[in-house]
Amino acid sequence: MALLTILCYPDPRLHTVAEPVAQVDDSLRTLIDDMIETMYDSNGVGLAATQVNVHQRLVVIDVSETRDQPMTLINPEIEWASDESHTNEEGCLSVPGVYDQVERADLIRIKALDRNGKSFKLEAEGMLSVCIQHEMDHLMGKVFVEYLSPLKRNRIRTKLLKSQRESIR
Ligand code: GNR
Ligand code: NI
Repeated sequence: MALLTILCYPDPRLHTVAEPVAQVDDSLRTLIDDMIETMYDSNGVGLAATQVNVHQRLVVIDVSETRDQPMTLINPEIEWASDESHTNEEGCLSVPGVYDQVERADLIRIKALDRNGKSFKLEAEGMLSVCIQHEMDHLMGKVFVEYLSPLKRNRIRTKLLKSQRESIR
């Protein structure tokens, strides 16, 4: 097992569009296990491969209280999303210390492959629904701050660039 480095906004690599996973094999499962370990180590509820600079359609999620129910989504596709939506406070491991409101569909139905390459469908609501939509945005190269106003986004960019410069020294 190994901890992976999480890219930090405004790193341009966070805007890379991921390619579909071609083969679910042992090397992919090693990456999945490292992503799960990294997600738990950072106290995140989800992690997209994009955030660890791997540009493949792969996501890990655990919204359980007990942090022992990791879920893997490979090549996830949204089959249906409700017209009803709500705003929720979101954060992101790639945008440390920033939390803001984002509007998301309430209910989604998705299709994906599990870690054994088996196809499954899932209907999600609540935190799981929000998290899946947030992670699937990462796979499209989109970070949640892109839903905020340009003014807020620029303030966030400046603040994070400054803290990254200070932490290197
Ligand atoms: O840990 C996370 N918490 C969170 C809270 C509200 C909405 C989305 C998230 S996902 C985030 C982890 C992360 O950055 N995943 O990409
Ligand atoms: Ni995120």
